[in-house]
Amino acid sequence: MNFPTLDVVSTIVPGAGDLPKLMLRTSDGARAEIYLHGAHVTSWVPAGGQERLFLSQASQFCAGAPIRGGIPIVFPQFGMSGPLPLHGLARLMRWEFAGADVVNGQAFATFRLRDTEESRRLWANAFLAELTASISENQLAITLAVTNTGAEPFTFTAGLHTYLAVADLAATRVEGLTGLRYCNAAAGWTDHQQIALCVDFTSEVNRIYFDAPAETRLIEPGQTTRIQTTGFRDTVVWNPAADKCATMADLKPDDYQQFVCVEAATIGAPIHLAAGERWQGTQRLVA
Ligand code: TA6
Repeated sequence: MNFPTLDVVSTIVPGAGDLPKLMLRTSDGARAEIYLHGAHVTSWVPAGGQERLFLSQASQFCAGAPIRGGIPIVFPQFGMSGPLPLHGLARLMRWEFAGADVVNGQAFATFRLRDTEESRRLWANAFLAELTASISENQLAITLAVTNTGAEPFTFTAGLHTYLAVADLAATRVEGLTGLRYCNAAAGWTDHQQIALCVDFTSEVNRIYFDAPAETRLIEPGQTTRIQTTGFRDTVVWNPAADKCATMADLKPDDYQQFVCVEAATIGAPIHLAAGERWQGTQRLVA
């Protein structure tokens, strides 16, 4: 597979399943990996740090199947909130690598996806999606941009379904969501209000927090990850716990103890784009 010769900060190599992946790195040692399949970030290591994303060792790496872990792109449909496959099409499709560069110590890589004959059979709209991953020092920023390239308006929901690696689930909590209204998908999609100061993981957690703040925090013994968002209105927190995890073929039975998903999403108020309009949302992880 011949790829253009890329500068020192980014090289494309065969990854799992022989799928091409981009290795992005900066001079201070920060690095990330992004598969062209789904423009899927599967690894992020801050400068001088450890791997901060969970990636299932049982994940599939093949066309038509989502990679389990990392940062799946959810577009144009979050969950089963419409007629498309769960979490939409973007994470199932091959994106085009559109270039990489270093600016002021930040290494960027951009990927693009346009509608195809196959995607239009499922979702009849013409679109351009762009994914930009940038790393520097202790930060990873992921921006999803969507442009309506058709003549008709369309509406979509979207998210960055981020799997944060955790070392001790029982001692892990998410802070920053107090007072918010949320839908509890683990309890019959019922509406609740977050009273407790933090979310802990003593059982399955599957909550869509509406109108979430710009920052939430994943608190573990000895480390805090700040999750900052712009352009996304909601935050989803998910951990399947043991029973649900045991039903998922691309997770080992105890994998639920290795991750917490804190997802930047827009679900409650779908995004409406007129012909030619563009939307973007960013999730920034700060180690
Ligand atoms: O974001 C939480 C969620 O919607 C859960 O309901 C669960 O389905 C999870 O996403 C994983 O979905 P996936 O299609 O990747 O197995």
